Amino acid sequence: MKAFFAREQLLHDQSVEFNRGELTAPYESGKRAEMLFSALEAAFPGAARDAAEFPVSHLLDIHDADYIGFLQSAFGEWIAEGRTGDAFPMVWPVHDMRGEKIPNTIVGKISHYSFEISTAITKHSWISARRSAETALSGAQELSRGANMAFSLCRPPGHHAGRGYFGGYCYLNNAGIAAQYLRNEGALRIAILDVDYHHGNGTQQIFYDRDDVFYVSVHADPDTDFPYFLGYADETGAGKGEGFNLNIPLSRGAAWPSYGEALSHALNRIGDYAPDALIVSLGVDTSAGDPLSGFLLTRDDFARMGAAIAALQRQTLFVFEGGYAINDVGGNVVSVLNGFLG
Ligand code: Q9C
Ligand code: ZN
Repeated sequence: MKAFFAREQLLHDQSVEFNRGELTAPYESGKRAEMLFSALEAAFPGAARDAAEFPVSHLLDIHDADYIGFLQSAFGEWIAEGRTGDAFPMVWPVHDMRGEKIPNTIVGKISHYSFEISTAITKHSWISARRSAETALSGAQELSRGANMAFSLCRPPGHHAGRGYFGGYCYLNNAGIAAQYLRNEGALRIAILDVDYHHGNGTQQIFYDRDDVFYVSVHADPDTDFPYFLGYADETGAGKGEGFNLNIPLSRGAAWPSYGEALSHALNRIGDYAPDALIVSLGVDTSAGDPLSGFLLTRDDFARMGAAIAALQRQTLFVFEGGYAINDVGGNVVSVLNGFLG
């Protein structure tokens, strides 16, 4: 197994996050990635590889050009307009307001290109996000060269990022970018299995009208959990993509009996689709004890998850997403990978 990583992913360092009416330390920290990297090095000596660099065209295959331009310049514009600290969005056009407008100054712009308040653009967000996408691309390249599996230690995560917006700690949709890379390399059908606790609204949006990328997600019911406004079971795809989006929302409190059943339904549907490759958006915020989660998966359950995924017998790229119980993240990811490797 090869595990891809890039040190520049650690540079993104948000000062605060707004939670429960107060400013707290951000849940999504570089420390998570550092600890996960150490756990991988200990469990799989010699597996670590530096992510390669890739042309920006791979990002533009998935994201709008104006959004990519905005991500690169946003922090500089924030400072140039006399603001300090991290660039936070503050206001959104809802209901019948003028949502199509792109204001000319940074506070308006950052709102246009975001959807929620916990995620800011910091001095180094762009370089970290770009290297995170390149970490996913490096894993995809490994599959295109014939590897059976790879792990991409992506940070910041990706599955909440849409074609033209950031949020949920995500700026670039790493799994989506990897999926398109494999399509460009000749794969006909890609399945994305998203096992993060939260619905991957960005990945769903990007592929909603396509039949060549099947998005399947098991996640907390958006009635009770982030991102609230997408991820319901009746979202099944549109146009050519009808039938190629599958959401399996579960109630808070779900443990292996119900989770394992949902996962095997998801895997059966992916098996029927017969993809050339599988990308797993691997969030381990389903762990009991995760500060953002209401699911109760254990270390052993994560090994069961890995074994169930391996039973599909597809080339598989694991792309890291969420997981905020920082002392458990490494062990849980290693457990999935060991379960997969058998
Ligand atoms: N009070 C991922 O797992 N909102 N993103 C948290 C908590 C954002 C999670 C608010 C959660 C985003 C990749
Ligand atoms: Zn999550």
